[in-house]
Amino acid sequence: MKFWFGIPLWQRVVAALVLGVIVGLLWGPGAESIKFIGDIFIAFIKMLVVPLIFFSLVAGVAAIGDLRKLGAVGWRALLIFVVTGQVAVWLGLALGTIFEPGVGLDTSAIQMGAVPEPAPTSWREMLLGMVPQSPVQVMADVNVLPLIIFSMLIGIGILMAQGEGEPAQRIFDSGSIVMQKVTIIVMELTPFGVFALMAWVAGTLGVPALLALGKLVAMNYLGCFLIIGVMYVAIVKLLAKLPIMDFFRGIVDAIAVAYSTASSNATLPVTMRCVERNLGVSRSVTSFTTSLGATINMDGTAMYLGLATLFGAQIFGVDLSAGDYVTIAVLATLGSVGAAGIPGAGLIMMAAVFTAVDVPLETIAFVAGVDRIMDMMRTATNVSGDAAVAVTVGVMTGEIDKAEMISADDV
Ligand code: DAS
Repeated sequence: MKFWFGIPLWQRVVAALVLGVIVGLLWGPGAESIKFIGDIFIAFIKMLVVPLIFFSLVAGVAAIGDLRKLGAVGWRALLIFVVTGQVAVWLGLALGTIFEPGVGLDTSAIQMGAVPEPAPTSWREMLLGMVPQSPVQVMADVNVLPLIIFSMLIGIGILMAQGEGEPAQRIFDSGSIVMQKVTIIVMELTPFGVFALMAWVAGTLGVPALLALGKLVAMNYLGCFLIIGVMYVAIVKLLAKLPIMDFFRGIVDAIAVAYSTASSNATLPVTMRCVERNLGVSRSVTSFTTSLGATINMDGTAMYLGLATLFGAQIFGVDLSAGDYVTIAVLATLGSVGAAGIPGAGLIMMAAVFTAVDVPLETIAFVAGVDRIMDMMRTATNVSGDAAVAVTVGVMTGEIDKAEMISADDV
């Protein structure tokens, strides 16, 4: 046991992925017989969706603090969070539409039952459906859009209650931490689930499926590189007016920790240290923007949720309308806000987004095997975004000491 847990989880997952592919290619369709192990893993993932969204989103919104005191720092940070999140989602949708990673794969061998044709709904019905008229029913049905709206309303209610809302806020803060620990327990099952699911995918669909997954991973990385290399570079250069190399030199430790842990929350102390000590941002702006960002600013995840939803629709032949694209964009943004900064958050949120646009949940089983490899890059992107917003807000509000900023020349 000590040996097993002594190996970093991501290395166990990669080993399980490779072994699963080899076993699947050798075993063939018979590998279907161990798929149930992966289904158990996916069932635990689905178990997390409702409580994780509910507690982490209420706690995240309540953490914004007194809306009136939010002031220049808070409103600027929230505005940049929203804008970058939308750009990220539509980048993911564009990559999925242009490169079509899931098109052309024959999944009839694994299609579970007929794909439900999404009932045509008018925008009026969609709006009405967003209202959480029965919160318990919404949770029971894992109806994510009204659940997210209900959670945000509870968070805003706590903000408005101020002092009287504190006991409730403590419950949700604690509940959010507990749910993150439960998620870490579930994530320990990842190597077993990945092994079984990759053996099933490789055994039933063979090399074409592996190529499709490889394309999805490549699109995930391309999307993240574009977010970092174009969007964040533009923000730091044009809004913060800082030297790009100094910025990246300053946060390289946070990027490295984010990539290896696949957890924004675990990286937060390093992110804060990099932003405050290496980039010279004041402690108050650093702590507010990076801790809030670790909870609600996850551009890499938002991009991925858009991309993965199109991937699922493509491999299972689900036609998506323009209205579905808008639904995905809204849900992927809210899903990235609702996702906690922990390993596998994107995988968990996929269940949420797919349910809303009738993309078969089998897609989760299909991509779970390679999710960790993608999650590492998504997390490095999320953390880079938190630092970019922190340094920009710091410059805009005069809460940065550029003399403190290390230069790329500093060895
Ligand atoms: N692992 C998440 C994070 O910590 C990102 C994700 O799952 O997409 O930011």
